[in-house]
Amino acid sequence: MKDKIKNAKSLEELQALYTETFGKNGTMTAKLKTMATLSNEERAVVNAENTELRGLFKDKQTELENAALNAKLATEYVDVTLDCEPKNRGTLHPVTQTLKDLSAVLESMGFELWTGPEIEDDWHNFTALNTPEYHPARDMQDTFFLENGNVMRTQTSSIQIRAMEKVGVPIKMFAIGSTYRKEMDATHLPSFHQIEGLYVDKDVTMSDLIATLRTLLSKFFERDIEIRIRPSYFPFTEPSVEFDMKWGDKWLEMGGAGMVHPNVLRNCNVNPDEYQGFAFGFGWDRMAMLKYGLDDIRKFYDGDVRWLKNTGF
Ligand code: FA5
Repeated sequence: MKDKIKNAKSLEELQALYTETFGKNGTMTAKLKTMATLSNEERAVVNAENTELRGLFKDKQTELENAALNAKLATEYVDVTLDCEPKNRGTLHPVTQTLKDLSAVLESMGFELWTGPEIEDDWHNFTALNTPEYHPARDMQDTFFLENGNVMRTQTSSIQIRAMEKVGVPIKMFAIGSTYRKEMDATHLPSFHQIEGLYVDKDVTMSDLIATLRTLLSKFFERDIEIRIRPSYFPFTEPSVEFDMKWGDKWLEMGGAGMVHPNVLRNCNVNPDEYQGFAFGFGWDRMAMLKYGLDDIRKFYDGDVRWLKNTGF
């Protein structure tokens, strides 16, 4: 029997041998039944044989099971290095990605993210920003007016006011959000996004503004960016500038900025003799266009997946 067990070729054959040995009418079962009539020496012999046979069955079973598993693994082998049809997992939209990148840069520079409503009242969108009714600067932005006198926010500068009203100064905040104007061409949309920054404290200067803009753009584009400022006009900053950045051999207009106008600080209950600061605002759709080499701002919002794939997203 011992040789038969050792030479068994399959689990079925082993099972048949087991039944032959330990089954109801098995040879070993019969021997065990006679134990009561045997002497101590004879019993020891039967016990030893019993233990040995059980051990042999167990070892052989393990051996045959492993062999079966190995055979299965060999035939059902999966080659994980084989090429396969790539799954389209989707990505973030370039504008969303730009927003995340810009937020990360500004947060790393100590600016805190604020939000505000897209339907804005006259006070926050215009009046508190030193642009009272009949002020000619209101014509600078083609506004969507609502019947109740509110407006679709034309600029994220409204969030500066909300932030200063809420927490006062010193303050170092930024905001990113949708803004709306009645405009539409290859570089202007009726609904676009602006990014706004505000830093008010006791000793903030124009140099801080320039350094901040240069650092922000350089970090975002991951290279040294040269910037220049030109005199401009915004009712809520004095002096006001427009800032351009150098891209290749061209100067590109990026946005507006300046030192916060004393009237704006007063409107937010801040004493302009004690505090001063800078503010800046620009469209970040345009930054996404530059970073990803796109030419028509309208394509961002067409929802054309083929175009998005071509952008490398
Ligand atoms: C403003 O909106 C000011 N609030 C910016 C500012 C903030 C100045 C703080 C000073 C201090 P302006 O109207 O120039 O400024 O718009 C700023 C930027 O928004 C523009 O340079 C441009 O990048 C973007 N922009 C304006 N209109 C559109 C539009 N229709 N579509 C896409 N981007 C636009």
